[in-house]
Amino acid sequence: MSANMPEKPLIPADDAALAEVRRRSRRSFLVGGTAAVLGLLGWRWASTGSEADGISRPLRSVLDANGQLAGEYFSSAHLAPVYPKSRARMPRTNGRVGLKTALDPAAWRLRVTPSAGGAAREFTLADIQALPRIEMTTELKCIEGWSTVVTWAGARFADFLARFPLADAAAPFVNLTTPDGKYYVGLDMASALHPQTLLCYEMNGAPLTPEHGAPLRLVTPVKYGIKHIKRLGTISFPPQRPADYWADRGYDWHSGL
Ligand SMILES: Nc1nc2c(c(=O)[nH]1)N[C@H]1C(S)=C(S)[C@@H](COP(=O)(O)O)O[C@H]1N2
Ligand SMILES: [Mo]
Repeated sequence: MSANMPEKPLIPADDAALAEVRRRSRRSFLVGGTAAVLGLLGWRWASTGSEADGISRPLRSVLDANGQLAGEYFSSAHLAPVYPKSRARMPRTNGRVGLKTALDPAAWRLRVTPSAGGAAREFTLADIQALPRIEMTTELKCIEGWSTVVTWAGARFADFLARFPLADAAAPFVNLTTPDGKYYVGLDMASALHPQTLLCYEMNGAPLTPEHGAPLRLVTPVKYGIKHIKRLGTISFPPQRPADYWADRGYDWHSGL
């Protein structure tokens, strides 16, 4: 399967919402929204409000509102740019939360709890590799300000859920954690089903190394690197928006690009 770009988005775009977003540029929308909300609240409240995550409450509300807009703007019609394979490089290793103990790749399993409840199902790497293999060359963008073009290979999360119907059609969220639970990522279902969201087992033509998340990591180039959880261990489908390691530390929960 050659699919740098999917032939057709898997999820039909919400035409009304997209038309609305296209009418105004995203930037002016967010900047205008921030100014308007701050204007309404008044700067006094903004600067004296109580703090949540070290960010004053009114500013926190604005960040959350922007995150909401980013979530609405986001859809499968919005694809991250793809690059020629010749541009691909190895990125630096960034972030080791949840990777600090040794892992036996042969004993590793992906444990998925169905949204309907019941026992977790376990998958081997071979189970994931049996799904259609997708290769894409996209940019890994770290929120700290660097980025690297990488050729990734793996299975679409959408293909995984199509093959193993573990999530209810209406399941709103996906929660992904390392085997030890120390790093955890939350996604809305639309982002998880995006055609460029992969359960990834290869970088630049070689199996993942331990520091880059062996044996399986998430890649979702419409989001910042913080969402690309390495050493994926468990997946569940909570009814409420799941916690997220970096959102708990003050970053936007969506972290969309
Ligand atoms: N388990 C785990 N996954 C993680 C992190 C981490 O600390 N632990 N850091 C994230 C961040 S901030 C980035 S930018 C990318 C970096 O991926 P790389 O190390 O393959 O370059 O991994 C993400 N996935
Ligand atoms: Mo990052």
